[in-house]
Amino acid sequence: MDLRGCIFDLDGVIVDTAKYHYLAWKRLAAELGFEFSEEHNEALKGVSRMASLEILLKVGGMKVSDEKKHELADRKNGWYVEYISDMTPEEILPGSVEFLEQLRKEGIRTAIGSASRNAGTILDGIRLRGYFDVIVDGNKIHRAKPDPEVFVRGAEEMNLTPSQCVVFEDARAGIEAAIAGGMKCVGVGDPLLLKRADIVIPDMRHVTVEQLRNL
Ligand code: B16
Ligand code: MG
Repeated sequence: MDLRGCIFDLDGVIVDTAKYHYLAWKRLAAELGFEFSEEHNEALKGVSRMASLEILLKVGGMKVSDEKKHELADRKNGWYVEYISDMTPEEILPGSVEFLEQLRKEGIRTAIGSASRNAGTILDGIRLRGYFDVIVDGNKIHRAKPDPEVFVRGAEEMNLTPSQCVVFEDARAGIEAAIAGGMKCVGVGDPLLLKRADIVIPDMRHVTVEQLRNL
């Protein structure tokens, strides 16, 4: 392919914020009087905040009004923001910085394509904002993955066509979003879960520009 840009999901690709989401959702479930396990938390990866809350309420067998849902989501987010406020560059997942530097050297553009409304806070904490030409996060988009909006917008803001871009994703909904947007995609994580990706790597140490150009 004619590789001109790479679009990176944030949580699960560049950094592991799933553990902080889990702490906050678990705390909310405890307040509501039920257990929320790490296994349950798997289903929330890559899913938007409100959709995550719906899954959690189902686990607890609870039905609440829309107004209450917003209040609960806000409460969870308050704790989550507290947890991520102390993040440091040590939390960047292995291989990410080296690969981003290589892309810069080769003149390949870079974007973040994340569902999170807290992407800016995270990127500042891990001091990685400057490595991305474009940031598309949950504040800019209207439709959650597997809708391709977040990645299509990323390509547009880089002034590239979808066929010139590769997406890096750890969640199945994100892989589907990349395919729907007409982009090649690299799954980061479990090959069984991410089998629709063009290639799957265990982490960012295992990818080269050469490999992407051959997709
Ligand atoms: P927030 P990603 C996603 O980030 C997370 O994987 C998902 O667990 C979270 O619910 C979602 O962001 C929204 O996050 O509550 O901070 O807006 O994987 O798309 O980078
Ligand atoms: Mg993710």
